[in-house]
Amino acid sequence: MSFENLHTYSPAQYDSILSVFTLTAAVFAAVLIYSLATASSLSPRYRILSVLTGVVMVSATIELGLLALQWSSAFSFDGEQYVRGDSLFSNGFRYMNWSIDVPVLLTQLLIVAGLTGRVFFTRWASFVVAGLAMIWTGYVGQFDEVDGGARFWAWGGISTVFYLWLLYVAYQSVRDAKALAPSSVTRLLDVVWILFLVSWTIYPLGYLMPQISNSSDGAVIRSFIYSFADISSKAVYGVLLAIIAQKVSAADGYRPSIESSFWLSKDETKANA
Ligand code: RET
Repeated sequence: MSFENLHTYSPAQYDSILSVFTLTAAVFAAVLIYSLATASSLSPRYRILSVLTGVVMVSATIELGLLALQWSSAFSFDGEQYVRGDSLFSNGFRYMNWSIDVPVLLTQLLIVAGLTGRVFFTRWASFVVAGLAMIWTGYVGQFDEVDGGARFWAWGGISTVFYLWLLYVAYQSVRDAKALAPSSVTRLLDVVWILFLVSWTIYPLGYLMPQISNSSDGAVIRSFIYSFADISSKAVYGVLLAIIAQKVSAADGYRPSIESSFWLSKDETKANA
């Protein structure tokens, strides 16, 4: 059971959680439109990136929408505070959403890195195996988050081993990307790496939250950190990868990328015109 169910919430706490769910769903819906509408500014080689961002956004919008509905049906107002009703709130949905989004986000990294053929396939296979193993072992562990005993820590530990493997493969891929990319995007690739490292590493903090603060404030903080991590690792990341892909498309001489971009520097535009 998720530890959110153990507590009662003031109207402010209850509303903050509901608002952050709906805000996050709205951000994803917005990025969905943005991504599909700007797909034609990427050369055909990179256009699949926009589609994949669309896939992530649809699944994440649905997930956050469902979490919001579940939150509002799990608690009801007793005149003073929000107390638990007949149904439970569960973070399990998140793990199911990650099962779709994590492999897709990692595939996007390989596409932007410009990898192809065998290398692409071996990296991709490592990502999918490590990503799903990380999520599903964590899923098993979170069922014990309330008692926080040996099983919680053991599954969390196993999950972390898969996470470290995944990070290593991601690091290799960013390094390869920098070697292959035009110089106009090497700094942005460093930003991708930092964004990736920070936003992904926030998720385990959400896992640990019941042990850090088993309280209604802890539940509010958990919803905030998950949303911050979600918006950074899916939405900001998706937009950033599309900017990089547009710059690379422009450097390759793809005209629609050059003509439609307001963030290409003058030099980039002139060099390619
Ligand atoms: C778990 C369990 C505890 C240990 C670790 C975890 C890592 C989770 C991560 C999730 C990333 C999710 C993303 C979702 C985007 O849609 C499973 C919480 C290390 C890194 C990026």
